[in-house]
Amino acid sequence: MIKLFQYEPALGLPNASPFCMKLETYLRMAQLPFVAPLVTLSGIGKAPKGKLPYVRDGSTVLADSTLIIEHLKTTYGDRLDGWLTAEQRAVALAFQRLLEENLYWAVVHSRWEAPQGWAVTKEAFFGKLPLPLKWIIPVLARRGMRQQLRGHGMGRHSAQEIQAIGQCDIKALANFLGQKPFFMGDEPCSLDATAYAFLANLVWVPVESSLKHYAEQYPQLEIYCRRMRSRYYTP
Ligand SMILES: N[C@@H](CCC(=O)N[C@@H](CS)C(=O)NCC(=O)O)C(=O)O
Repeated sequence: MIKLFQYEPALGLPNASPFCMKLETYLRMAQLPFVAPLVTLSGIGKAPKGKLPYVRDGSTVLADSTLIIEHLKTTYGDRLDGWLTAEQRAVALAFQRLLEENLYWAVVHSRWEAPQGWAVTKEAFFGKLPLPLKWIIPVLARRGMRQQLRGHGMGRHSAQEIQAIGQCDIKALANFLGQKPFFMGDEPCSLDATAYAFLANLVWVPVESSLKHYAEQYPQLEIYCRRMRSRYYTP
């Protein structure tokens, strides 16, 4: 049985980490049975690359949601993407990278840097810690996220510039999705695991960022999230 190590549910979502939610969504979409033992903050130390999610599949331990999905496709068959043409695969990969490597960092900024977002993040992720950890860990975690934001480059921009960058991504996603039921057409594919996880982490969290409000101008994004939730997360 596949063991998925991810954060506990937060911010009203199955996972406040879009990468964890992406992998869980992929497993659900591909109908691969899994168990998901909860990982506490201290348990992240066991993650092979210091980040979640990671999986144990038999004797194999693997980190990184994309590398894990590649492993799952190789081991259990490519259950979602077989129908895509080479051109569609190229477009899907480009949107996946847009979500994971660019828009993600704008969302990180809205949660960890912007004052309202940080108040929500701090309470959701660290609110249950005992004192004095409740005072110390959030400060250290925020410092670490700020370093990552600067290392990526997004954190070197002003808040206004980051909003503009994120808005371009959201507009591209909304225009490409249009009125289609799924990102690549009438059928879902693995890009939808990423798109759902990242969009739900934008439009359904109580972080009132300008990115979230911008996304609300495109109702198809929220309708899409509801479609994915009812198809894959309804018992
Ligand atoms: N490329 C990785 C990214 C995973 C990632 O960034 N996970 C974040 C949560 S969204 C994390 O665990 N961060 C902990 C840290 O940076 O200390 C993947 O696809 O799994």
